[in-house]
Amino acid sequence: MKFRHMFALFVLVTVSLSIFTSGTVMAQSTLQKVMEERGLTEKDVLAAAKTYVPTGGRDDYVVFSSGGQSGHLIVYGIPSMRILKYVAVFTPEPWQGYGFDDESKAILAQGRIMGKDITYGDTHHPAISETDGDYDGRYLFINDKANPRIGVIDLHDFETKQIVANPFFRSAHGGCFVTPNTEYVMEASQYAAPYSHDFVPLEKFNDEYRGGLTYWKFNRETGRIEAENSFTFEMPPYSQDLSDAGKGPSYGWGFNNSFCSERYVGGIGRGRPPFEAGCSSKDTDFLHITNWKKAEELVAAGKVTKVNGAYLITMEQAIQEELMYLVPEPKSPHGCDVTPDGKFIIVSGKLDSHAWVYSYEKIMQAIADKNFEGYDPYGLPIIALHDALERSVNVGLGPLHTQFDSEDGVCYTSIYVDSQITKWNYRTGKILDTIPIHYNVGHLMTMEGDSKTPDGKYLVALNKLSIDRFNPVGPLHPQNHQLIDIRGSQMQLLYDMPLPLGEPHYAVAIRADKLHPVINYRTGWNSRNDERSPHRSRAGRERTVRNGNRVDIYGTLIRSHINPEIIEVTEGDVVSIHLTNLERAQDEVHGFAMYGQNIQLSIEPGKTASATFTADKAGIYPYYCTEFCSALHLEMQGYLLVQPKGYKAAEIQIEDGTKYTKEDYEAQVATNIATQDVINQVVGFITSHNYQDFATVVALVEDATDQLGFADEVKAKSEAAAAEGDYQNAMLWANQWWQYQVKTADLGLRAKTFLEQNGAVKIK
Ligand code: CUK
Ligand code: CUA
Repeated sequence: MKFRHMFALFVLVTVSLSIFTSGTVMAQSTLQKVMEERGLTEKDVLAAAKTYVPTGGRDDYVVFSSGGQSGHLIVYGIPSMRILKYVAVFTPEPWQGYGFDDESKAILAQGRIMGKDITYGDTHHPAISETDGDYDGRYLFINDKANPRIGVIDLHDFETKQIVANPFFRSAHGGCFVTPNTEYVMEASQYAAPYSHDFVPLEKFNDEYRGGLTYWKFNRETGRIEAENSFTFEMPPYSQDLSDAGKGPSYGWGFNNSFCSERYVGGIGRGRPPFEAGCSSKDTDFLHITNWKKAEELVAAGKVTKVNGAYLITMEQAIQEELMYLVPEPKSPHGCDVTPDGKFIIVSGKLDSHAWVYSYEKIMQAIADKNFEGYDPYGLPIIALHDALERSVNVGLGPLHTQFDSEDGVCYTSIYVDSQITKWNYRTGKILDTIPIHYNVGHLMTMEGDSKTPDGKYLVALNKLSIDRFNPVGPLHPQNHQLIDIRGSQMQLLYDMPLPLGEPHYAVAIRADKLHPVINYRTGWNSRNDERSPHRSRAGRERTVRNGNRVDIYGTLIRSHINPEIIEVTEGDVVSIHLTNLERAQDEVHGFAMYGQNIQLSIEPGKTASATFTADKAGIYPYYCTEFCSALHLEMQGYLLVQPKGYKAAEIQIEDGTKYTKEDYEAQVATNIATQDVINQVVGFITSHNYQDFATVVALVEDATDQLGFADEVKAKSEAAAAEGDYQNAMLWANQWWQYQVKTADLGLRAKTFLEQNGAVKIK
């Protein structure tokens, strides 16, 4: 018996080996052929293999990229560079119903500026919430430069929950950057302006125009920014630019650079040299250093007063309380990146070829010694460059941003003018490698590259021009994100991804296993504010409530009908349609679109969404589901009847287009019984296996049980009608009974296939 076993094993091994060998040969010859046909080199194929994710596979990292002036956030995977989602933040987006349902309109309304709807945003810098300096995957923040606002996205469902508008600024670029425990979200202004909304002539620029830096207080429990507990540092009218928060030893401090400390006001039309000339004439600008920890204490002690309803730390107070310092920076700097160990701050000279490494320790020493080289026109103490600088490194012409590797000291700087990435060591100043970029790279990003513990591995170059990289699509080119492998000593370009939305500035990448988004909501959920919706409804509780000319319809959606299917209102009524998706199954989203009312909702499983409009014109308004949710999705439809004032219903009944007989009814019942046999077989298979060990299958079974329950209800209606000899209704209900059976069978088969493919075992 032992021998027989061994023999069998031998045969098995031999056979599988020969299959494997011939398989390899076959694959090789085919691969060779494909390479020849497509003109691919071995390097190309290697790059392809490094980025390819087979069907059904997942990416290792998830990227959140700014969507630039689209006002959206772009989500994609690494290494595949497959786009996963656009998350609407500042801009309406109909697929997600964002800006179309009442709930999300309320979020967008939080971002009104002087009472005006602003339906776009110039997004620049996304930031993932951090715990102890590492990305925790809970929340994401993104700024709008044009209208100084911040959007808060909850990563449990990838939806925008809040928009806050800055009470002081008229533009904001240096956000969002979070402190190591997401205590605060930093947002620095860009173009100086008066803090009041009053008219102040440009002639008063130096005295009444101001820059600044807001520390927005974030409440991790509620997942919302608390404007009332946030504070702003008043800053000189320099153009504050990028920011970063200190960490490790520099925890409690914030850093942000600036350009145009010349305080130059252009005016080509007034015969003055333009901004670009006056804003780059001096050799240095200023790095601003702020002590947010101490500022927080002052706020808590009631020592900071509110202006425009928000805490404002004036420059006078900042000087008195020793909260803010300046250090000169090289010409028109850009980038402001704190190293993972929190000991250095790297700033690039945009009009120069150096990256400047500042030492936190030296800065603190100068502050302790009150060793200042002077004071700026507003009295802010200036630490001499040579007292704060660790080293400057020649990295290439037009350096911008710096990101970090998992290897200690190793970093990467984007070089705009030279179109390259420079890999170097900020501890030694040694240049390690360079790679050309197509073309004019702005930001760059490594995996978790601005956290305390970067992962390295891949780098994405976010390029400003794509020129000749893709099939031409007109004068407006796609953006180009280039994926680079940084695991070896030399960087290797892997992939060019065209992004048809933008211009993206910055992006952040988080390890995919840190994200745990939900697949559905608790039934009756307002996903925009994450509370139970007062407008939710349940099966059998659908209703219409009229109050004067206000009509509220509380409806439900489930495969494959909208309840109600007929809505009657009167011309001039203000109508709110509140719809709850009763599904619990994954990916069973229903949409809701209506003729002529600018209504398009996305109602994910469990969600309640509302649409309010004035039915100002009598007429017929069909509505339907916009997601292909089932075989009878096209039948998921209804009519809004807007009746003229004083309309009297006609004394006629709806006449069915088709008449059914007893035979029709009996034939349908026979089909239903046969279908039930199929269902029983599937159920038999599922319950004889360990299906309860598979969460996906448990969810499918729950959903199928629901559907079968609905089938039983209408089966009873069908039989009751037949008993009365009403074969018309008996047949129609019998058909509905069958519809529910089909959905049950569909779910059951999906569950069965899943069990078969995932190694379920027979238990009885
Ligand atoms: S900025 Cu665009 S390349 Cu807004 Cu971060 Cu530097
Ligand atoms: Cu619901 Cu289509």
